[in-house]
Amino acid sequence: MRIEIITTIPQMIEAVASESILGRARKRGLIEVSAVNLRDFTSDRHRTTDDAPFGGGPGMVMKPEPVFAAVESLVSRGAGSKPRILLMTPQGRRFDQKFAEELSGESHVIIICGRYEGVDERIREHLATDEVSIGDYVLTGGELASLVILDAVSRLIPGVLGDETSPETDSFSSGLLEYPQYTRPADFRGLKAPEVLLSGNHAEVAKWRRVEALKRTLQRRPDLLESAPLSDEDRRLLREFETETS
Ligand code: 6GU
Repeated sequence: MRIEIITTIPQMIEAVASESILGRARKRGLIEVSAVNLRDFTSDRHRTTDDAPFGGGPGMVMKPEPVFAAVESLVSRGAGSKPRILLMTPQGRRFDQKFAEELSGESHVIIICGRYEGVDERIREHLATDEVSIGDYVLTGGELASLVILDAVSRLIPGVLGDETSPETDSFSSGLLEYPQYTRPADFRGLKAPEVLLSGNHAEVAKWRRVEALKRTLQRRPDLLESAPLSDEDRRLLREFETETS
């Protein structure tokens, strides 16, 4: 999968995409990430990417010409593939695990980092295929948001996490929050790990984990239970917790 991020701050993208799991995935050729400098697609001496809004008012607006030129250049190099073109903006569709899964099936994704004051409307209407927000708060620009997308999508690509970890057991993929985890020592300053996890009884461990995941989801994110795939036994347990706590 090829992911190209158009930004005036390419160092910010490079700094994250070169480290740890993403850095390794790139070296191994599992993902191709490029930080594309928007200023390379300007044609004036000052390499201008933004300008004052027509009609007046505060802030600056991203100019259309460099963004169109950058995207068109990347699309033409893409050898006929039709890329998804994401515009990062707090006004976009809220990014979630389902959206990450959808994007992980694409072969080419171009991400335009908007600045928060705004981008020329013609970019939204005639260039972007999707407008994406990562949540209900405002960032200074789309760079951090684009990195969130890059990270969440990359880890779903086969091989990126290594063979032993599968994203299928994630919170949100299972539709539930994760069960609590413990490691050595079994007794830390008198705080004990649950006996059942030390028992070696795999069936009992699996049952305990399911119960804890259900309890935690009911307490913290009951909204998730509406769409989580639940067995009859899960539903019975949930009714039991609900009567215990009321
Ligand atoms: Cl995509 N951009 C900005 N500037 N702020 C955000 C965002 C994006 N998503 C949430 N807040």
